[in-house]
Amino acid sequence: MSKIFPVDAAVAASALINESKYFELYQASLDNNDAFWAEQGMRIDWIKPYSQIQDVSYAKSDLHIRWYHDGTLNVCANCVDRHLPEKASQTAIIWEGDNPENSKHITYQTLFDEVCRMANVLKSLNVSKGDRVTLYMPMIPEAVYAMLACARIGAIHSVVFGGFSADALAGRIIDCQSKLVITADFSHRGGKSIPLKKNVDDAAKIAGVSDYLESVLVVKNSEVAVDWNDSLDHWYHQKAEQVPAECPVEEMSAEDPLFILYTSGSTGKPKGVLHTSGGYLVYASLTHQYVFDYHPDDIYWCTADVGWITGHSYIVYGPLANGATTLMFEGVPNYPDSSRFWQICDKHQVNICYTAPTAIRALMREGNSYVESTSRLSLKLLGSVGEPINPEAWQWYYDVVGEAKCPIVDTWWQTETGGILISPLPGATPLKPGSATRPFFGIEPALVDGEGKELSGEAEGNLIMKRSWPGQMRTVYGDHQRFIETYFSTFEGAYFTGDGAKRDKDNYYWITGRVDDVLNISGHRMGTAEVESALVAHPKVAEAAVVGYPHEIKGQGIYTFVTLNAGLEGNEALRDELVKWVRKEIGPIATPDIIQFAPGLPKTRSGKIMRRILRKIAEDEFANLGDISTLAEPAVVEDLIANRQNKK
Ligand code: 6R9
Repeated sequence: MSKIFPVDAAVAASALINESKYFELYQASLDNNDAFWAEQGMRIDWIKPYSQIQDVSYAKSDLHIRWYHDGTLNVCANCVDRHLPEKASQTAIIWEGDNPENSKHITYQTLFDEVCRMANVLKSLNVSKGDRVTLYMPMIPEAVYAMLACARIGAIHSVVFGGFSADALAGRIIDCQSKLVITADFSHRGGKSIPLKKNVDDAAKIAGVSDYLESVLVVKNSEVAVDWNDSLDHWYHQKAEQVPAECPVEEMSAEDPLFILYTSGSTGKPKGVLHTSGGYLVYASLTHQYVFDYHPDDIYWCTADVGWITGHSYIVYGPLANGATTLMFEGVPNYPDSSRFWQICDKHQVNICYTAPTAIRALMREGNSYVESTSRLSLKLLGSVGEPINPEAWQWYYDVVGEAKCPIVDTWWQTETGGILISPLPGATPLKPGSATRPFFGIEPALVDGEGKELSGEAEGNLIMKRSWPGQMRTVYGDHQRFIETYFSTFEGAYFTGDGAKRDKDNYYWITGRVDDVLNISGHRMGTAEVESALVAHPKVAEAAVVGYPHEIKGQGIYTFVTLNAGLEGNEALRDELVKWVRKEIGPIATPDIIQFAPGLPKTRSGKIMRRILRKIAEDEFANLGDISTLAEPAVVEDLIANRQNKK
């Protein structure tokens, strides 16, 4: 029996949704799905109102997803212009620098001026409606200006997280054929400088990139000089002086693309998840308001990076569509020390703080004094996202950070879903540590077994969604077939999430983790196949297999088994070389935690690597290897166990 934390009566009284309202609205949202979404669509401004609500088919032969598709709008106008009559002088963005001495408040008026300026710079660089623009940016306000500037002129942004390497960046530029990259000279994190512009320079030299890339726009974020290529590079501050201040918005169809965001799947190449304009914005704004119980004047902080979907939906689009004040933090949780998050809460009087279990666990390990040295009196609500939160970390977050006064919303969702699908609502949902609890309005989850048979009542199985919602991804950029195969082929007629889940007697969902070969390292998705293909690209590596293992801080760590080319011996120097290699091929977020040199890998007679066995070895479950009789060479398993590497 897990503990239950009832909804606090005072929270319920002031919240937008209480428990009975939740049940009533949830049922209505399913019973009259079109009517529900027709009404919700009106929370944003349309240029031409929609008359159509949804046009969806999950059938493999005719897969399409369209919402509000005869309406037109502009996403940037919704996030900026429409707030000007009432909120021009309200703060839209609070920016907190890596260095605690740097912070600034950006009003909606300033946001408007900056976005228009940036939009005109993009136009001056030959960017127009439908063009793809890659952003490789630090967490500085210009990253938000650039996203909104793209939306304003109808260009499609593809934000690539600054922790990806030049090679990974190049692959993403080529995949969506970007003509412009927006970057900064350096990014600052934890007192260190990361040479973003240098990585872009390296990416630009990689074969294929120059077929598309016409210009690189560089925001100056440091005093240190960088290499310059006159035929490609432009300083943002110089271009900005040469363009007009005003920029009209482009009228976009609801189903025109808004952005592409690359994410790992179970096969090698990252997928360009495509989100469109109208439905995405409705869903991001609706969930931001209800899940975080956002009230006017609340100060809201999501600690994610804009390079991830959480940053897109819950730093930028959801909050700004709602006219909120959103805090953006350039740095890391433990710099200058481990009280930084809570100091930021005090400094800016943060009411809502949304972060990830990996950060919570890392801070928990440093002890309570870093938290207790701050007041945190402004906090009302805490949020968690990215991976299952273990009950111990939940309890610490609740007791120590929130002092048992703040509900925790454990929000389950994915890059593909655009917004939160399963989560408590603070005024409506009794909490159970470790459970994402109940579906949001309009969302119909179900559990199915391996054969696709739906399970009822208390059960454990694969998590699917039986119907669409406006924030759902529309396709894999440039590969609609892959979209169909990945999400709609495993279980006929439903969206397959790739996650497993349990449902308890109270109909609460407990996400158990991925059921495919996708790892979750500190809340970041990484395909085992991506790391494997990076490793086998090394001239000394014959074969590699990658599995996850439980890691105290990161949730999962990366365990790699590497077979070297004949005649080569593994040693520490080669381990270091391989680690550096993977960091170069993919980026620091894919750094292997453990490399075990293995003379052979366990394979079936047909040559398939048996990851199940490797997973057990990585998890130290030697006694529990299951049936190994189908192995081509059972002896390799003994060698793997004997040479098991110590965990870090
Ligand atoms: C938003 C985001 C998606 C995967 C998802 C699941 C895991 C996210 C979770 C969670 C348990 C939660 N995940 N939130 N698992 N509880 N509250 O993280 O998107 O980067 O695409 O990752 O993350 O496994 O399938 P993304």
